[in-house]
Amino acid sequence: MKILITGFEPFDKETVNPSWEAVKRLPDVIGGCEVIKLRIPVVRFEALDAIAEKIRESHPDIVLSVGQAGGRTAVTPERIGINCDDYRIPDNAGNQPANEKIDPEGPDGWFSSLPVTDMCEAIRRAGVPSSLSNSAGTFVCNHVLYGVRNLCEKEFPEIRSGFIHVPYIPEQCLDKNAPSLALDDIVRALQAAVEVCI
Ligand code: PCA
Repeated sequence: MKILITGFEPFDKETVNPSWEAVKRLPDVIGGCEVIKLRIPVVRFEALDAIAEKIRESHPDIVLSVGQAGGRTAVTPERIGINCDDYRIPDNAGNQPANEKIDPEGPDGWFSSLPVTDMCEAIRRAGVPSSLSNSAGTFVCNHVLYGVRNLCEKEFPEIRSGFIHVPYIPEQCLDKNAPSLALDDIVRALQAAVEVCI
């Protein structure tokens, strides 16, 4: 069994992105499952293209994407991705779509096909705060959650996929009044979530 786990490059004037920092620290095997790690750009369409290319190359059973949600206090599996790109800030290539569809032919939303409530429970059992999120926003993370599911429904129906948002890490919050979670805790949370998925 193989799981592809993606994390993002930094964006919005940050120098790190806790999603990639945590993903790259995960073990290469979790519960007998091979872990393939991929760093993806915070760029409309390019993020999804990178994942699609890796899916075609490595044929994973599960695709789990991870992103930063600055301001959140817990590790939050996402329930649903919506067919909407409405960017509050430009992405790393300067794209800033307003109220556009991700796939003009696609459905309004795709639910994560990962066991999101079990993932929350597993993360809490690992001693890390977690709650289920009902909105991944309308920026690149939602684009990836919706887009990967949309791709898999069409081309790879056997692949399950979903998304987890993680808080800032402390080094990002030295100059802002915002909550953060230690990187080790985020890594432990992701590992617990992966275990329950496999
Ligand atoms: N978070 C952004 C995009 C990249 C990331 O790490 C988001 O929540 O959409």
